[in-house]
Amino acid sequence: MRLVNRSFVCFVGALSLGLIACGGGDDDDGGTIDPTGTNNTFVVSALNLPENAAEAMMLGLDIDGKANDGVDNQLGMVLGSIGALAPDLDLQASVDEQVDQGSIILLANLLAKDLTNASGVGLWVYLGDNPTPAACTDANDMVCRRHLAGGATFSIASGSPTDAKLAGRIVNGKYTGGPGNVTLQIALAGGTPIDLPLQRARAEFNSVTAAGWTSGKIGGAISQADINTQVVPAIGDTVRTSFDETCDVGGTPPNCGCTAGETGETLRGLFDKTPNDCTITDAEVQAVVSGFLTSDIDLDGDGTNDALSLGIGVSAVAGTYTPPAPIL
Ligand SMILES: [Ca+2]
Ligand SMILES: [Ca+2]
Ligand SMILES: [Ca+2]
Repeated sequence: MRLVNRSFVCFVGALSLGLIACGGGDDDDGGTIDPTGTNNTFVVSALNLPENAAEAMMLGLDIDGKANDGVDNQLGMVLGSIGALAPDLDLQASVDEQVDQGSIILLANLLAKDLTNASGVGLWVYLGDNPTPAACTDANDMVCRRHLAGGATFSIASGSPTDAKLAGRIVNGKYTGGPGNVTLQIALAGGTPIDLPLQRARAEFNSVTAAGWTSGKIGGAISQADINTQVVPAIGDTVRTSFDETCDVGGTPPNCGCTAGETGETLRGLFDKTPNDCTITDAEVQAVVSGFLTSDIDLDGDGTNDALSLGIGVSAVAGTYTPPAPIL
């Protein structure tokens, strides 16, 4: 049991060490967008991971629309269990730090005729760059967030998707959008960000004004194929880098030259099994993490679940940038 818990923590820790979201993909039946609206530009000021089962429910959305099934947030439930299993692994603090310091900058644009009541509202999400003012005063700034005060300007990061949108509506200040496709981008510790497409994505933002919103959520389904081809190799890279720091890769089993009590020794015990050869393969990583990632969504409707649902909290403040011409 201890082994299970530790590998579970390892997986989620790796996954969540930098969660950023960005756009990418098409919409489907989320309605049409009225191009006569005006741009209302925002920057995400907080991303909230579920920290327990109740929050996973609160931050989840009904992704599959199945009768009597309600909110879907399978991966959120996994994230929400971390607090109980590993109180010293504060995933939320890690995400907060990246938002505060501007290493995660997410821009949102609501194309709408009105922010109180409107149909045909389009939501685009971009990756941001070049905050003015800069996020932190200097290296001694422990608060930062200077770019999240409501008056900052940004540019759209090169490589940011520009075609991700959710069509929706605003009723009494509440934006509801989707389904559509939005890509979450996750940056593993020290690794390149990987794209994680959310299918059937939905978003809800409460009490939207030109100044932003303080309560909202976004969610969707991550296909098992994307988990296998995007997430597992990235976790593998992170694990291998860490393993290499205190063990001899390709060394002599069973110890592999691992320094006692260091992370590498733990990773060896978790992952280097088949074969036990002092190297950790993607297949060995897959064997461990797949036990925690049980699909709960049937994207292709063949009766077998093939994707994991995820919902997280998102709030935003006003931020100035020039959105690209909307791709409707
Ligand atoms: Ca559901
Ligand atoms: Ca091995
Ligand atoms: Ca299926």
